[in-house]
Amino acid sequence: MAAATRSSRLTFALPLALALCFSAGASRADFQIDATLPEDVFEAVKDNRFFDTGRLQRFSEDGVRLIGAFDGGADEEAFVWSEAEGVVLLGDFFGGRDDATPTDISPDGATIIGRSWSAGRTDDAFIWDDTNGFQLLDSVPPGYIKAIPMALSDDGSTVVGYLIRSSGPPEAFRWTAADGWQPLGNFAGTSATYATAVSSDGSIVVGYGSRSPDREAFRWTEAEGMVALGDLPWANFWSQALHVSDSGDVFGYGRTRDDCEGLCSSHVARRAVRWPAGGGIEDLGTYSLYFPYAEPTSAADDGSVVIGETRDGNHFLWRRGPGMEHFEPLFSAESGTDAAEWELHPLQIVEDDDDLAILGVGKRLDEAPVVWRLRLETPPACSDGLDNDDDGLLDFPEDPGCRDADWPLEDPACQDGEDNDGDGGVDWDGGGTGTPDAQCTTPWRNLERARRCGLGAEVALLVLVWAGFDTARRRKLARR
Ligand SMILES: [Ca+2]
Ligand SMILES: [Ca+2]
Ligand SMILES: [Ca+2]
Ligand SMILES: [Ca+2]
Repeated sequence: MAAATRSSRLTFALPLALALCFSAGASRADFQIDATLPEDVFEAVKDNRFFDTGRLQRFSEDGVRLIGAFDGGADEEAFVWSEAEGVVLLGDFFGGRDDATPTDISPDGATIIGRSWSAGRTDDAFIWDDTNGFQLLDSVPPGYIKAIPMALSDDGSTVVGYLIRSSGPPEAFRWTAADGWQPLGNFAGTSATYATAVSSDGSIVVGYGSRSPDREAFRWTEAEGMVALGDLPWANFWSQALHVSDSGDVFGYGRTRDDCEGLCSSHVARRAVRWPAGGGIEDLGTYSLYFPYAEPTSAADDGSVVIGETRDGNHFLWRRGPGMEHFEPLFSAESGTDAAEWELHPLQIVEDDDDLAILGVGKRLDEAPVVWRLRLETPPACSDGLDNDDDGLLDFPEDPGCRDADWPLEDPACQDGEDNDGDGGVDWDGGGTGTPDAQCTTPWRNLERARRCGLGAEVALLVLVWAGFDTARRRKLARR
């Protein structure tokens, strides 16, 4: 028995040692089921049908609470669900056939905002929490008759949405407990404006303005007011901002004309876009020439990941660096199931330790609906879309420190501008001014001195593993 154990340790140890020395790649993502979901909750949250935005049916950041609304036919009831508490109905202002729809939930799940309305009455913005229950957010200012709240900042300080006037077009607003309502006006010939999202600290508001027949995305800050963000090249404007990262990158969609690189007849395409904080517009592309529709549903706070829908019922995943990809094949690969067997609803990007994860609800074949989570591995430095070492060169193949796209460093020892081993030689190229280091046979080598990692390291590891095993064996024998 002992001999068999020893043999299995040896066969395991050698590949492990080699892997440690040569840095084998890891899997890209990690799939798990977080909870089973009641069928009626799944039915209520799978369909984002209330507003033309991606901010409904959200999880708290920890994935514990999920908001949605039951459509009872005569009325609509807002709820929050968690596995521990089940369904908690949020209520409404008047009971009976009044409706309530939640629109956002704080990262800790403690606060929910939304709208409550009934026939013959105006909408009221509500705020709900465990302690105070269902409350009016605030009375609307003079000249307005109702407020539609769309998003709550992560710090809980700021609500954004739009105000409806007694006469005249809707107007985007920002609301804080300290300063009350702040109508945000309009821009560049727009009549109506709508705020759809807000940064974590409440300082950046995004949305869109309309001027018949067009629509254009905006970014608002106290310093600059509303700034029009533009659209992809085409005759008319139809862009909408849906998410804003804390750095000011805005995500949404724009409209352009697409000919599928000559493979289809020209048609109008709705494309997911990024408006970088520094200006301009970036088409996030498409994973297939034939899906001319991609609309973001959620973006990471740091702007590095976006998920969204495509018109064929599939989804896209965009990551800074790797770019646009088809989500379903990734889901299939990581879940070990066929995404085609799922009714799959990715809802949200959340933080997951040092990585990011996609949270969604779904139902596979006749199984019970579940809450699923796909943790995304942070991309290696050589394919993360960032100039990690500030040398003006980005990722593989641009940065010479990158051996390939999976390489973990842009500034290995032989490309970091320093004489790491004090032998007078710097890097593979002399670091621009000095003498090259003789041991830097490639720029991506992470050692300026002679390599000691080789068979020696594996042998050392084997000895350690063997020693550990041998000690355990001797302890076991001693106990007899
Ligand atoms: Ca990089
Ligand atoms: Ca670089
Ligand atoms: Ca160096
Ligand atoms: Ca050196």
